[in-house]
Amino acid sequence: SIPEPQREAWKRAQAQGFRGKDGFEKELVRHVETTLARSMFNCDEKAAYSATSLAFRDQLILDWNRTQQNQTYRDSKRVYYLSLEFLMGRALDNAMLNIGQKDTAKAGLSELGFRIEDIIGQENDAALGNGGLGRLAACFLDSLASLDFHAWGYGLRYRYGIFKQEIIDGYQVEVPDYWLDFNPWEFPRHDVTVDIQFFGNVRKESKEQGKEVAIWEGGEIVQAVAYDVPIPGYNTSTTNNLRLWSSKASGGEFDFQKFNNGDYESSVADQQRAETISAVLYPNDNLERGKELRLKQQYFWVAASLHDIVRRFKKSKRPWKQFADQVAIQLNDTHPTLAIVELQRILVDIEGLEWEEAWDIVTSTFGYTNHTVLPEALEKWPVGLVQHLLPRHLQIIYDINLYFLQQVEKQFPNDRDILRRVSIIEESQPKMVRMAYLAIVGSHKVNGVAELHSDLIKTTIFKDFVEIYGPDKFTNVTNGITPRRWLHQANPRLSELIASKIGGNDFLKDLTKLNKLESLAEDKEFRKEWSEIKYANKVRLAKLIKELTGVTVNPAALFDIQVKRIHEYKRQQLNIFGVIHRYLTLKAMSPEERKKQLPRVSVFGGKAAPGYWMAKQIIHLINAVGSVVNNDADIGDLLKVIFLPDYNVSKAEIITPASDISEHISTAGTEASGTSNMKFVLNGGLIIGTCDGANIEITREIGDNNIFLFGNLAEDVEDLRHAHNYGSHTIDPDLNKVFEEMEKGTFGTPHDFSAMVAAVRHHGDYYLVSDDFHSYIETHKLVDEAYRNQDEWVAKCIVSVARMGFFSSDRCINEYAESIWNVEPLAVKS
Ligand code: 73E
Repeated sequence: SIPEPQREAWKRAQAQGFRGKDGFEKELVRHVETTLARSMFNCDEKAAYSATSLAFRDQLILDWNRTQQNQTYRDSKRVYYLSLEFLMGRALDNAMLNIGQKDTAKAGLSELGFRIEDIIGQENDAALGNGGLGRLAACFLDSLASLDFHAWGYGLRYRYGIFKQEIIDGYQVEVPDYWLDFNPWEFPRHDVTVDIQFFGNVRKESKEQGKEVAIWEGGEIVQAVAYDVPIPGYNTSTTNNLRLWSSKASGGEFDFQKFNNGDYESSVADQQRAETISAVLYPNDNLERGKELRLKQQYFWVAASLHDIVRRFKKSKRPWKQFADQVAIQLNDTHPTLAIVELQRILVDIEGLEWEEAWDIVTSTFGYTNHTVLPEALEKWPVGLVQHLLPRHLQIIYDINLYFLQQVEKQFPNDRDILRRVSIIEESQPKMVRMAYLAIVGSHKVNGVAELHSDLIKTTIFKDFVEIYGPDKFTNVTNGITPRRWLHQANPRLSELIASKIGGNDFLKDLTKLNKLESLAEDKEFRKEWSEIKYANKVRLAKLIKELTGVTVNPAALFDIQVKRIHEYKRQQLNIFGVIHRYLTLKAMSPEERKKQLPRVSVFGGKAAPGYWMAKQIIHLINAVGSVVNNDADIGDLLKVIFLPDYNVSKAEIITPASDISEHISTAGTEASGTSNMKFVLNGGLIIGTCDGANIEITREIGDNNIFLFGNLAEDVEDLRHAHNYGSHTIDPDLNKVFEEMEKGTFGTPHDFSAMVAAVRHHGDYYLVSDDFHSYIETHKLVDEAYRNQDEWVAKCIVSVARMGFFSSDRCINEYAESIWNVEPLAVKS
């Protein structure tokens, strides 16, 4: 650092950032003219976006520097959130709002000849995630910064995020998402690199006093390079860091030895291979495919992050036993579970700690969040693969397992079977490492993401572990969403209306303050303003629908929306079967009767994993139904069926505020939480849903007269499935009519949909579509009826919003901080 006598000069020259509209304009033009080397004669919207972002980035980076210096100086306990996915969406709008300068930018851009919406729309989404799990991580970063926690996120800098979805002839087509052509929001740290080892062998070496150490040698080295993304808090100068690792061949551009030996091609090939590690996000949600490259990604990211965390700890020169007082690491699902093994390896093999002392530190450091009970999503890695890629880690896993099983054996001396059941190694062909079990054994707390889900994991997949560790190790932290992005940014008019009625913006930092709205539910004038905003948001969505699908929808119709990953357990098939049923009902009516019906727009959106054939069939059926219904003159505006292509965060910001009703209709017990349910209600839409995930807690908060619940309960699912397979399985008669219509070819070649029909009729209807169909249809009738009484409907919406305070990710982060991380917020001193 700079010597004391020169620091005065530094302080005089310190960067300042802009102030006010004129200051912003000056910075924007400076960036256009110098950074981008353009002028007023060739500044298009892309350039204006770039310059605006650079102006705001400068602003952020000043706060970011101060925050990091402050956190280093205070040296208090830090939280590290390890997630393979961060579904951030766009950064500029968020930065402007969190800094509180959006109006300034709007005025400045307008004077310089641009509309702020067009400029915001230039940005590519940072789509480094699949769905709810990745978006949760992004909401958490926003809350951690907004609440002044000293926290870092660690992830991978994928060159390709989640694919872009195109719909061609009604089918999903995947297009690569190369999003990095210009990304002003990241700072490459070419000086922050870590060498990561793969493959090789382990040798034991005897040390003094008969002590043996393991030495992992040989194999190959890949370099991790850090890219930092500043995370601004709302209305605070705390700006935290998200560090994303990118892979590179070690030794820089080329392996010079090979290069000099004339082996040019193979040197380039090595580089390509190294870069492959961080090349692409795996596009599976709630599904694990067990690919070697995925395991490589996991270790690469985890090893780089831990190296960084340990290096930072060692700077403070504290004894190792204080590690867990300084460091809390949260594992976002099992994807980073190797971090447990890696920390044990660092402490024992490199730092020379005894096994028990090291293991104590490890288990006090980690917390593990489970997000799913679906068996196909639970990670297991073949022992042989782990052995080959990470030979030393496999040894450590075996040792962890040995000590764990010894403890279990002592606890349950007469129970052989429990050892088999809880072993980290599954004795199958081939043997597998059960990552969730390793995560439980290596953490001090395990949490689910909604009450029902947290109860379910204790009684099903982790039951034995509750017996072993007692119930206190297992806890619930119900998910939340950031009201900054999901209300203030996505629905500025509603946010403004609320602020004007309840005395300011404080609710954006304490969402429980929304409860002041409740008394306004009966206020006629307020209801009118509320409805006007909803209508305007529906007009905005109708415009997007027109742009993307060519279909005109009537904003006065009831907008019924289901947007989320396409998955059988989320039951988009139930929804589209319900839509077909509605269509048939309308068709059977006389024109007079039809005139009395309520117009509806059914909107679907979501991506199917490229290898998930059934999910792709569902997309095709939705589009096939849309092309028939939308062109049926008998039907007109009474029913439109829309599949919005390429659902992502920035589209969600337009879709969410425009719903009248949204669908959260998973088979009970399968959706761990869901978070879009919270977003829709917070934006003044009602929901239709099953008793699953966070729907249950939403019901408790907003009242059961403000939600449309239907369907079987989680506790009955197992018996129903059993009955399908071993008893007689009768299909709901209305659903059968739907199937018969599909088989007649009304929506195109019946063969295209035969597998979807067979799944219900002949293959046990695992997701209980038929069992829930009747109550689903009946509940939709109640929705129609309720919507006819607009006064009551709007009152329900207002009351619901007023009671949504609990679902802020701020509440959620405070719970993690108190019950799992043991950290307190510390604001940056100005
Ligand atoms: O219910 C959602 C939950 O709201 C759950 O399905 C999702 O996590 C959300 C946030 O807690 C989730 N995603 C995954 N597992 N659960 C997952 C699994 C493997 C790969 C990618 C995502």
